[in-house]
Amino acid sequence: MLHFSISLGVLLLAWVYSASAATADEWRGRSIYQIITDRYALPSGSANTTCDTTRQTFCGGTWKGIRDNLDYIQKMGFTAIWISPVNKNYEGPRTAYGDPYHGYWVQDISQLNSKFGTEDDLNDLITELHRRGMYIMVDIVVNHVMVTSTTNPDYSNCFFKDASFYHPYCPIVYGNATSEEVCWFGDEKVPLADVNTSNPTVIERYGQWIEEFVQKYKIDGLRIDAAKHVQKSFWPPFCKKAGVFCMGEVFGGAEVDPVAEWQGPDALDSVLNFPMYTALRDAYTIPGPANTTQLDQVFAEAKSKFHDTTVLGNFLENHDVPRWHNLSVDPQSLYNAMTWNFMSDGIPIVYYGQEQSFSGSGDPNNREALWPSGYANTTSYQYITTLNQLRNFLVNTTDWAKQETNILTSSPTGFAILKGSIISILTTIGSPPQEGAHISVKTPFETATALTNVITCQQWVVGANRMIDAQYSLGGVPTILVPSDQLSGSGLCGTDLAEIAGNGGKADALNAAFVARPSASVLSLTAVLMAAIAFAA
Ligand code: ABC
Ligand code: CA
Repeated sequence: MLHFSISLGVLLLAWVYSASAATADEWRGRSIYQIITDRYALPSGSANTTCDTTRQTFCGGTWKGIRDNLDYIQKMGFTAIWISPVNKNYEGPRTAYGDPYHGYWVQDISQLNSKFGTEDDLNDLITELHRRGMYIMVDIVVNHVMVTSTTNPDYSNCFFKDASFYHPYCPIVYGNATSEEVCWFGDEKVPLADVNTSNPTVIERYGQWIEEFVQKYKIDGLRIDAAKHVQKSFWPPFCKKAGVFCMGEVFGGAEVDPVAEWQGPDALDSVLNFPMYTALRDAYTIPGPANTTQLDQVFAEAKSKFHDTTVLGNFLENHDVPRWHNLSVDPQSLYNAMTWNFMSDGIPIVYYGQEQSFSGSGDPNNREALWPSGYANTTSYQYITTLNQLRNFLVNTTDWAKQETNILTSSPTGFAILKGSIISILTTIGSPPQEGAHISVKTPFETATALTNVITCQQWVVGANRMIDAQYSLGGVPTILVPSDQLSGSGLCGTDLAEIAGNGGKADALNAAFVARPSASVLSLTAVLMAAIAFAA
């Protein structure tokens, strides 16, 4: 009996440890659902309200709301969530930009934001995530604090209360690295005072704080707000103290260098993949610039310049950029681009509401409440479920997540990419059928190898000279080809679901990730558009 409880104790300890100190290596195989806490879910029992995004004020979502609605996320196959900053914000009168419903107007990181719930509520959410084998990523803001004046700022409610802990006011001049680092983010209407992150006392107190904060709430990873606005050398010791995966927000465009320099041993574990976002947007949105050349370039540059592309945060939407469907009317443009993010290097991140085809423009219209959607089981929801199901299967049974992606074919019509033994053929043409449009791909497989397109469950056979050919006479749908003999255990296309043993706390998430797809016709709406399958043999 004693022996039993000791081993149980050791097991529990091992589990608690593994669930509360996740490294880049452990995050690589995860997929993340990004949540604006105020907008994801109302706590159960509260009256259903409407949420007018233009008012820029609280709509009522809480940590408890998230906890009560985790099934929706887990059944879509996600194995982690990223939530809004949890620390205490400005609580004064309404500003020209409304109230801090987004959580980024932090004042005191030593306290929690009572607008999102109690300490118990946050603990309950994280405990429940870990019970399901899921990770929590918390957004943190250390670059600045919110004040009401640039000339006479009052720091009495802030973590650092003395003006000597801040840089003197100057407005940021973008493109000038020093200015981006030491000047104030925000503007005269909502000034965000720049913390002097070179001050040794600041460095020490931030270090102590993050160490305690991560341990106290058993946080698995951090999303670091405005990372490029803090000197690079601040991050390695800070993230070492945190002891968990650090993904920084380095807002950029298609240029790889200015973003890539923020990943690596002298900077952060990971950054959000703004260059790939920009390249996918410019290649796939309809109507859009149809710039496939830029995507080729960004892909090649990313490979040579990023420290590790396999842990970058891949996204097509977030709370700062317009929703995909604000830029692109065609649902197939989203499915093709999204497949790129899931089936190439990096950690896929889906911004809440993307699965409901929300279409808000930039901030604040891209922060819609999710509850009016009724959390419906949409075509996009099902498509994401399939992507997660396949990716989770590959991650859990092979070293797929570490394998390097290569482009097999690129043309204005689209791309074929290969990661491990999975070929994704991703067209830019959109829904309308195009007679004669096709993508021919030289595969690494022998002639006559059987492949399964996991989107339609149709069988393909590799033709002469190892070639396959995707044809779009019925419209531009994505194709994901898996060697048929490797599908067994995935639960996809009629195969059995493997029992995953010995995964400790991970088991629940795996099971959910492996929830069988409701039917083979995953894209019921688009089934009629399914591309003709070429049997080149
Ligand atoms: C408020 C109001 C808005 C109003 C705005 C002026 O003020 O709510 O309605 O329009 C939070 C809130 C916001 C709020 C701000 C300021 O605080 O969420 O609603 O806006 O009060 C992070 C977060 C973001 C958060 C903060 C601040 C930072 O994700 O949600 O905002 O804690 C910069 C920062 C980046 C920041 C982003 C919003 O702004 O670097 O950290 N995001 C250029 C610059 C970038 C810049 C970007 C957007 O513009 O280089 O540094 O990001 O302003 C490419 C170029 C890029 C270029 C892009 C636009 O184009 O290569 O360099 O980026 O081609
Ligand atoms: Ca700064």
